[in-house]
Amino acid sequence: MKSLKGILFIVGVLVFSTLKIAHAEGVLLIVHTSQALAFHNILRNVAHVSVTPLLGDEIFEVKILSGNKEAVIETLQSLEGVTVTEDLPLPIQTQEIEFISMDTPRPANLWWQKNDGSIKYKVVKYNDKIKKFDIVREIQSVRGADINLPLAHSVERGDPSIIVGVIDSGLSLVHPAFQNSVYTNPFEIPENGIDDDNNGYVDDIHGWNFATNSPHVTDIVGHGTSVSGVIAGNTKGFQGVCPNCKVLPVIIQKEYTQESTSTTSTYLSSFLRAIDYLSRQGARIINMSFILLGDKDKPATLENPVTIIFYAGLRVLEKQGVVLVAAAGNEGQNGNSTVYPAAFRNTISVGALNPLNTWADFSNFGNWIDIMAPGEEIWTTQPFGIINWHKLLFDPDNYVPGYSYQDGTSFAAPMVAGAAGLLLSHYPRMTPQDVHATLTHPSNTNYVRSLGKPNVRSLNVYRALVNPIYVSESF
Ligand SMILES: [Ca+2]
Ligand SMILES: [Ca+2]
Repeated sequence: MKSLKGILFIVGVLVFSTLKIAHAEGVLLIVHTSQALAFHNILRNVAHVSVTPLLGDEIFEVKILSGNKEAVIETLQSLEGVTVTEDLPLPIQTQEIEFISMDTPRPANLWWQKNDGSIKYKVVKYNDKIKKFDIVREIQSVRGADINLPLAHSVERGDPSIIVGVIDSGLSLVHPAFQNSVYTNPFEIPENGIDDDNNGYVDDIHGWNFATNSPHVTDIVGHGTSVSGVIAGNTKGFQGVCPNCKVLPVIIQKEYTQESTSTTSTYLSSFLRAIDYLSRQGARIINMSFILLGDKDKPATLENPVTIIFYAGLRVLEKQGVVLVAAAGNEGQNGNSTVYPAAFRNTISVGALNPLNTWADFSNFGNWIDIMAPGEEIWTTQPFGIINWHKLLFDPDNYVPGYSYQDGTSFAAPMVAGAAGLLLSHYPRMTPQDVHATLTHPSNTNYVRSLGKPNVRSLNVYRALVNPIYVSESF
């Protein structure tokens, strides 16, 4: 069911003007300690360092001002319960995105919200000879392959106090669907060059760009806007899962900004700062439609200290009561292979369902996936409604926001994030564990044709909303 025309894949890295990167100076280490430990006193004998808390009381940034880096690392590694890594690049990957132009004559189809079985599902194959997609066959979609959203909205449409943090490519701030659903910092005066709310971020009105250390979160790629629309889009003709919730965009990847000077994706410290920011601004849910790639020397496994500290960061957030949702990834990988952050125990990992009520062929699958949600042909918001893509990328103000179909687990995860938003709106005292249990409980979810793959059930927002399950100790 790929589009036949007007497809544009954006994979490249955008490199633009100059911006001094503060990161280059001095060696930065990121240290996680599972127990309160005055390690900086111990380091005093080894080197001249400065220690700054980065996240909670467990993760610190250690800057080596003078002294031997190896000696510092060795000393830290010798301490029990301590993990240390240099502040390395953190290669992460969102999925390439399918743009379908607005003049493509296709009616909006919100099968993912409610599927009456009337839509035809086109199976297409790329024909290399004519450089087009051929329709191989058409199949009727399956009634009930949806998230049962309209009925859920008769119970709950979200509370504006519920904020969903979106770590992605930013947001189209001019899109009508977000005029009422983008988080606005009430204590910050825009564009006055002053950090009015004294949170460490100057003029952070609608989120923060941790790649450039600036308040510019305008989406020049599209991915973040499409993800955010699924969560909380709210305008005539298009409602996301939790239309009265707020989305709070943060950017951590330099590829997603015009101010990039580096091909380096992001740093571990940027991610940790971003989740700390989201939590401090009051996000109750964080959506992560990306996967950790690791690098060729060190894959993103649980042996890699970068992965370990990434996980430790998410654990801090979980303890603060933040619901973590992650896309399962689009490699179509089978079985045992795990991808992070989806495969971490404390994230709700989301695989992609298609309108035939079975696994989308690109979706990773495995027993580590908690739930499925629609992820193929997802009609949602996007920043670009006109066609001069090349020009648009260099001139993000010159566009008309619109809608398009998107494929990927990237768009399944935000359905679960939005559902978590409805739950927390309706049951404000739910813990992340309660939300996880409620959304994934067999009686609250839909049967999926598993076709030999692990039999994971799919999101049914209405069922979850009317059947809360509490697994945590009460407050
Ligand atoms: Ca501020
Ligand atoms: Ca200000």
